[in-house]
Amino acid sequence: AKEPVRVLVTGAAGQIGYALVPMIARGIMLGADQPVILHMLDIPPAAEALNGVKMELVDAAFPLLKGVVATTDVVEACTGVNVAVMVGGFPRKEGMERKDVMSKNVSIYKSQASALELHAAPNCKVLVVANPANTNALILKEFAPSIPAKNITCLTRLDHNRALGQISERLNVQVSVVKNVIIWGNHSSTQYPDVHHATVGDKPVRELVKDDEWLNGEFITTVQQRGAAIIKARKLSSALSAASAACDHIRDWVLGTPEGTFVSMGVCSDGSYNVPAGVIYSFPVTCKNGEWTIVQGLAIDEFSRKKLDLTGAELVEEKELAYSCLS
Ligand code: NAX
Repeated sequence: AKEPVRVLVTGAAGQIGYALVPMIARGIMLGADQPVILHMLDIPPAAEALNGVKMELVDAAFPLLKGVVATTDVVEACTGVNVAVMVGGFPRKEGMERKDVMSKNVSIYKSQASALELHAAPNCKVLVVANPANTNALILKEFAPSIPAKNITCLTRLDHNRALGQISERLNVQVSVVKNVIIWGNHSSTQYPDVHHATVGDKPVRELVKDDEWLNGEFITTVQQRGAAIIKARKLSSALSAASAACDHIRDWVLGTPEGTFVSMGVCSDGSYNVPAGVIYSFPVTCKNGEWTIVQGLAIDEFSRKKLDLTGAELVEEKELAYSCLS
């Protein structure tokens, strides 16, 4: 039998955490033959609720779940983890300035970076979900310099999956036959959902949709604004779809992407596609042997170029804002 993999979920008493931990314990993230030990971290005001989640995990009697650590101690939570899914963070509350939210999250991600660096298993893979996801991941990378930069990523797979969903609805085809959409840039409303290279079967999506006005307009804004639409409908932000996307992200990263398929991941930019280097930017990637590689050589037209640049500029600005919170 395989050795258990230790998976950390921070913010585990929250909404996404509640949807995510049973998926991990059922093998959806790492495979149906992979035992797991869950490490769940939250803050002291949520300790009782966190313990309730632990009780439910016990009650669910998951065969793959070999242990649960539920704690408010960051060091205990990070010790020996092979995968870290960072969902905990400080939410934006009404009337709060962007800088205030940034400042709270910068300090959380700075201290959690140090704990991971000192106590996680070597080669730990990190996925940041909490917003501002790209910039939280950047701070984590900067303050955990001994963790390889390629091990630190952020979630844009939810946006990617939303784009697949919109194309599937529009063409009235199964979502499983739609592939190779791309989310470029920031997990924010400047993200660019791009279908120039997307296909259904062996046909380009653009040829099938035959409506550039929709693809260049409403499709993009629907994906960009989907989070807000869910909040309006549910009075709560996306949780099951976010949890599912986090599982997709880690599964593809660890187990590999299918031949000919790429997915979107927020990764440290090396300047590919003339994107600013050093920020955490969402790119199309393929994964093999536990490593992602940015898909190279895709044609970028003038329309796309502007959108790649706009979201890149926002990430540079967020980086500056984050640094101004540090000093
Ligand atoms: P919740 O407020 O339900 O849960 C967050 C949890 O984090 C709470 O239990 C809180 O106590 C905990 N927490 C706060 N500070 C912490 C710290 N320092 N260490 C550990 N835990 C801490 O939010 P939820 O709906 O679960 O969303 C979590 C995060 O995901 C938010 O930042 C949200 O904006 C972000 N999202 C990101 C998405 C993405 O695609 N990247 C999509 C969904 C989601 O909006």
